[in-house]
Amino acid sequence: MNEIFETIKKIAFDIDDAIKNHDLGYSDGENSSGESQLKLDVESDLIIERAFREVSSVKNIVSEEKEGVLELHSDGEFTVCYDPLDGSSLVDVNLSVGSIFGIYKGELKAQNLVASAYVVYGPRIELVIATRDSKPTLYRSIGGVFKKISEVSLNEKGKLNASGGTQQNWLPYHKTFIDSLFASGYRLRYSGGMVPDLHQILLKGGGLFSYPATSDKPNGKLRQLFEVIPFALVYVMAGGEAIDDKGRGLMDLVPSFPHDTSPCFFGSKYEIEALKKAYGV
Ligand code: AFP
Repeated sequence: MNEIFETIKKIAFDIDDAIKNHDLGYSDGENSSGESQLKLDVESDLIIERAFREVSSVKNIVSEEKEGVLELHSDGEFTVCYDPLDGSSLVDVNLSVGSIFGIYKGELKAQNLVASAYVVYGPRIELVIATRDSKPTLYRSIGGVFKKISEVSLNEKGKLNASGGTQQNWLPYHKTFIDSLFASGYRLRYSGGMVPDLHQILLKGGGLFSYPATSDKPNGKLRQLFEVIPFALVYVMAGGEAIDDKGRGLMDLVPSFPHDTSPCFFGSKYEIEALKKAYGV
């Protein structure tokens, strides 16, 4: 597994270089969710594929930018599911974006996630790695090398509130709940990039990130294998919780297809309890 983490560190520097120096325009293609791909989406995907071709423990890769499962080493042990450049539509306005990795052993379901990692490309590059046996660890790139900074933990209750989707399409009880958080003093923090938004809540001690079911997207927007499950491990191991709109733990998700989505809520324990009451679950 260590070899996979070291490869993710190399990938992070290569993608950061591409973001800073390469073409920001659109490619001619679409990803399997029908979204236009930036040249950077395609390039980041290729950087990751090439890197894992060199790692014999990686049996398969599954990318948000690819249709299905791609076998790399038939004798490998792990499948790495990744979103190469999440929030890439924010690159042209120079906001932070990220890469997300879920490392699975066996069938692709949350219970088989053995570790996850995400990279934030911001003023500095940061990396958080989560496994099932310790608090997630934060690394920061200093002088071209990732230095371990600290373990990360969520407080019991936070102050930040990030709720995705178009408000016009929120269900009435979701809107009532989000309004109640603001009425009790929570501050809005939402950039539209899942990685920096969840990273901010994690490092500032807590709060709530939601991407709910909406009238136009009843299963939410965020993809289970590449986005939801990897972050669920980070939040749960940091002492928080991660649930869907029925109150079920996201660490129990079993995707039927690689690109399945799920409504998702990540937060400190207090906010998740409040959400469950508001949703009646
Ligand atoms: P893009 O990759 O299309 O920029 O989408 C980013 C994202 O998947 C995720 O990073 C955000 O949390 C979410 O979409 C924002 O979606 P809304 O704009 O609907 O809130």
